[in-house]
Amino acid sequence: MRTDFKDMYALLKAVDTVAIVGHIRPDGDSIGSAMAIRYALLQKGKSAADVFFDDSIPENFFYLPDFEQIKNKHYIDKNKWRDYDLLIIVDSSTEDRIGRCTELRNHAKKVLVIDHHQNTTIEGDMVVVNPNHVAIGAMLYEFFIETTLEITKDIATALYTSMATDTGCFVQANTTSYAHRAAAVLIDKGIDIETINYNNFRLYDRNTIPGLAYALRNMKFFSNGTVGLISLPYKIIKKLNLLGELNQFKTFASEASGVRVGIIISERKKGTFTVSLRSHGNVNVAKVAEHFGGGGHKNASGFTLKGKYKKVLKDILNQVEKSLIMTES
Ligand SMILES: [Mn+2]
Repeated sequence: MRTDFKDMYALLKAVDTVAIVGHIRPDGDSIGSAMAIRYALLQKGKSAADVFFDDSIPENFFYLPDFEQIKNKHYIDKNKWRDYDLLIIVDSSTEDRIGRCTELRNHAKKVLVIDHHQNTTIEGDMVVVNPNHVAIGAMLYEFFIETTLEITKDIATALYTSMATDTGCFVQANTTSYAHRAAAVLIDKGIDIETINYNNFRLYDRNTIPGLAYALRNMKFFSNGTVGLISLPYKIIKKLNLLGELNQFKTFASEASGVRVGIIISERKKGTFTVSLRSHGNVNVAKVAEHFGGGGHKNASGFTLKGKYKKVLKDILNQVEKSLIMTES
């Protein structure tokens, strides 16, 4: 663990044009933390603080100021990379997580990595990692406080988004007292807490309701009811047009009584399965994801597998059962 906030501050002070990049299938942490950095840099008078994601951006983050300025995959399809003094990579433990944005390395003089994953291998001229923080937003909050940078309402909105989404609105086992204290300070900056939490945790796009109904109706249980499974086959995803909305389904598999690990498998392309795992308490699903070449956190992780569904499911259940046995011993 290294948290060289002084060096990071000096680096940020010395540059003028910055590109900020988060991971594919962007979540509230990578979007919120990238935008918080953007707001802070522009507030300090930097001439560019461009935020990139090689993906679409979920619409529920519309309330973030400059939301429409985020450069998504459609922008990347059409435009050439420009040069920057600094590339900042947030919330991405491996290089493949940033998709085509890896190309920005060839257009930046220096690279700063800010991450909170347990096994970060992504490289940079400066790597600031602290797995004790619930979210990049919590790390940045500490950075702002330590360096006495002003936390504006916009920055507070972005940092709160980041922490709330990486803790399931301060519900999951990773939630810390530090995150609660930081959230309290951010709320006092006048952020619109209802808009943030309603859009991230309560609101469903009406078009996803049939998909949700399918997911719940077809939910399955294994290992004496300790493992919950939601599977969305390719034909259902296509028929119900669910691709952009799958993030919202992630928690349901782990929210039935008795379930300690929830699995959601979505077949985004025929024969390619995106797997998300959610666990309660001490069950470590990061280890399961790592076994399959993915990553994440103790209670929330993900990976991708190719093959026949039956075999894929069997392999996943095997590893998940191992993680449950490991927790007991
Ligand atoms: Mn995160």
